Amino acid sequence: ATNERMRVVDVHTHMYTPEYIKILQSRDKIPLVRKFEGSSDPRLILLEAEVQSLEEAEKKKKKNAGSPTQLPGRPLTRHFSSLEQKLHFMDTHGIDVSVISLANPWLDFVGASESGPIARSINEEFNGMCALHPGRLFFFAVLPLTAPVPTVLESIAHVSNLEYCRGVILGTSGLFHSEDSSSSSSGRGRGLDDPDLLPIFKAIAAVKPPTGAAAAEEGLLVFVHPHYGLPNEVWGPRASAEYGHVLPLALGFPMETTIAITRMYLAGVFDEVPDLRLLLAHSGGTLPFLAGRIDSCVRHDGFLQKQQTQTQRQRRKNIWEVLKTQIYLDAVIYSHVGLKAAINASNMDDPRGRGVERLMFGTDHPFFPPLENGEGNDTLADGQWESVTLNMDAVYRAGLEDDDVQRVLGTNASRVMFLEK
Ligand code: 5CU
Repeated sequence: ATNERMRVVDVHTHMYTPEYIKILQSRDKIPLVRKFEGSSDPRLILLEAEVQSLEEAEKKKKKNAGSPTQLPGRPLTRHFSSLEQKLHFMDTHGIDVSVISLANPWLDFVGASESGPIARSINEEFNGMCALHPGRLFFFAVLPLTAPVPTVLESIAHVSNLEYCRGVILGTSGLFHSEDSSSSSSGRGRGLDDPDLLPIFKAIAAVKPPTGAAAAEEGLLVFVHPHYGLPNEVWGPRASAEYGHVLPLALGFPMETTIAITRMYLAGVFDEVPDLRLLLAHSGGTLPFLAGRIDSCVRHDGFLQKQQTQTQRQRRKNIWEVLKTQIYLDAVIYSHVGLKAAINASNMDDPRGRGVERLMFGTDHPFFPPLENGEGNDTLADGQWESVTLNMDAVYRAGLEDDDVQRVLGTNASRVMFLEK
């Protein structure tokens, strides 16, 4: 197959709006943006695993001791916030349509009273950007999860009326309860299995499709994306100084997603909200590979079985059924080996299954830019990105018929999110 006639939709592509970057610049805890000697771009520091190098660089800066040995985080290039750059990237890689989303950690760190208005203005900013390029850009909205539930519901109502909104992006934290903040050192929410999220999931699943769309399914698609990974101790004492971001990004992110979705599954969220549809980042973390084990552990857990009522047991879908009916996976896995597992995850019990109809191409732009001497730079980032080529090649090497290649590259996303505007 060649991609000459293929229509390509990128469902995993992020931006930080100028307003959001200003917030990051004003902060003294992660996530934040800081300037350091030795880097022409300011640094974007997002992850817990980057705190040690941030502290060392800050110490050096205070002592006026020159450039830090290890620059913390990643360069905040114009790729993170420039719409022009997003379109340039799309054109360079033959991407026809992008469904853009705010990158992690969204509004997880914003105070309860501010997050509602900030979500509103960021979502309007995204809608405005999409309106400048009708048909080429759509977006996943951000929700103010640190605010009380009624504010989150208002936000869902607001974004469901924005012309270019096609879903919402959610981290794995879930709602942040004010009564938790003093006891929880991480300040994180209670996760996606929090019963208080049910009205929110129900509201998301009930949003009507855009007028005129030939919709098979209602509801906004929920793009679930990781940020927190696993606790730093898991990576061992050498990680921060020697292994860069590899462990948190390659392993922490996918495990976080896998755990979050398994918790939702165990809590019965998919039974309770059967119309809820999720798009999981990074091909579902390790969910396609581990679904059999999850299923077996559920079948063999006496405690779980005793604890559930007869009705809950009867109603519970097995994890394969959930994968086949309520979960879509992005194709951001960088290898045809993982991609085939992602396709097979929803072919279970049916060798002619249509798992290939549940996968959607993505790039993760502006993360994973090409590097030169260990650093990204704007000039290099203007060209072809190897991270994109790897994801594109994975689709072509998965042994699919041309029609199915086209499905993964664009048709699935267009069908599910009504992108034919
Ligand atoms: O490089 C990274 O840290 C990231 C990140 O934070 N978010 C993401 O989507 N991809 C890579």
